[in-house]
Amino acid sequence: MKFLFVFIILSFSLSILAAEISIKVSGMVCSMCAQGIQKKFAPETSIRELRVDMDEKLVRIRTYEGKDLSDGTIKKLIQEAGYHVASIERK
Ligand SMILES: [Cu+2]
Repeated sequence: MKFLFVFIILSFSLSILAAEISIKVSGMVCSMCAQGIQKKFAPETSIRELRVDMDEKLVRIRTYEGKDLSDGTIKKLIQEAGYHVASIERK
């Protein structure tokens, strides 16, 4: 019973946090690639901030509090933009 209570509190506090997602993308080489990816993610209303780090080949996304973007959605959008997801890291 106590465990369940702690679990509920924990899931609640996690759900109000914003997600910070770092996506390693292969195939990205120039600023046109970055623009294409930004355009592809633009309709996603859960995204507060999206930055493309071309040196690191990373797309960094910060969502709004309580919002998330699933790995499946991320992979789909990156692929539709013409690139490939190498890895996804969340914190
Ligand atoms: Cu390019």
